[in-house]
Amino acid sequence: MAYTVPKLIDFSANSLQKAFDDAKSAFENEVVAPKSEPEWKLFRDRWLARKNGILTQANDLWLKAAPKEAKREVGQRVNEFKQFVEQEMAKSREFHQAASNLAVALERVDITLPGIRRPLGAEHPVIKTMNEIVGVFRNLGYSVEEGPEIETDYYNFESLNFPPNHPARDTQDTLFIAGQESKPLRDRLLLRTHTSPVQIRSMEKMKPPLRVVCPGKVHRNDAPDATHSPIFHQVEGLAVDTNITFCDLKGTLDHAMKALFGSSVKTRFYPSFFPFTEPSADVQISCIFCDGTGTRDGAPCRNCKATGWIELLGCGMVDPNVYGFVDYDPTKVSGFAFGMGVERIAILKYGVDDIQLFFNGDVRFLEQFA
Ligand code: 2NL
Repeated sequence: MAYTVPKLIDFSANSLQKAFDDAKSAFENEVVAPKSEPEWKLFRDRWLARKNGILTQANDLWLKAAPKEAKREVGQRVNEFKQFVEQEMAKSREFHQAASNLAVALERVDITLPGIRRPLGAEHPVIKTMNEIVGVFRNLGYSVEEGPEIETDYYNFESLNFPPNHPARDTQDTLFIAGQESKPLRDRLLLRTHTSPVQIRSMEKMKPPLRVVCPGKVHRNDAPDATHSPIFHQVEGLAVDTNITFCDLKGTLDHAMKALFGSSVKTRFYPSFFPFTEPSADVQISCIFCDGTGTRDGAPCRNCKATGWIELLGCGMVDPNVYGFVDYDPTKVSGFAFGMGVERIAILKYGVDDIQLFFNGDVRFLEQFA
């Protein structure tokens, strides 16, 4: 119960002593309580307010009500008590002031300190290279198409003219989604092994003439080493129109390789095989480490095994069988397609010796490309 000033009937020395002792100990209990400036002000007003503060009440209820013969003593005690309260109140005020000054000092912000600089991220070298490749083809008027990473057997293999028993369809090479055995083969899900399915989807969506590039992530069931990663990136391209020839393919890729590796690189086309192109070719560029000479610093160039050429991508004229799957008329249109591994190109452009460096996430490696 909060202290209130009692009326006095008995003005004897003993009774007065008790009344003032009670008031004093009430003050001593209350002076330690206030935690904040507003609380402290309430406490001060409770004791010192001119109208109805505890000191004023003591004056009214004890001094004014005292009988004549007790007035002198009560007056003295009231004065003493008043002095006590005022003195303690001053101490308390100083204490609260100091505490609040300290709190302000602790909270103060030094606006002259430099700001906290957040470390800026940067484009990953693989994505940077992929965007650069895509940029070269965008400048030639190609549009960019993307598609799902989880594909069906139909889009990843069947529509691309892979025969049913092609080794790429084996679990040795392809990662299949589990529990698909009850579905017909063509509907079974897998992780796409190339971005060609996106081109099939583009041809289903759009009529010729067509020029698209399809960048994206692909998956193979390969053990990781310095040149292999189960996840890597590809950019594939496709041009379908009337009268597209192998010359168009050669001119386009020769230009793209010069744009990516410098205008002095040469290209050559070497016979190859893909189920979805006929004829097919591997594209080699003149070695960028020995300028195609096969010799570097008087020793055989290790990058091209002293051949002067580096194999970089695959390409060919779209096999007529593929047009059958997308309802294009192979007697009316022709086209070329190509596919390249982004990491392989980044490795050559930046002189990186291990593909795993792109995926380990070591910032000391990655920040060199920022
Ligand atoms: C490689 C070879 C290639 C294609 C990809 C393609 C796509 C369609 C039709 C025909 Cl829809 N071809 N893509 C063609 C030739 C080669 O990639 O070695 N990539 C890393």
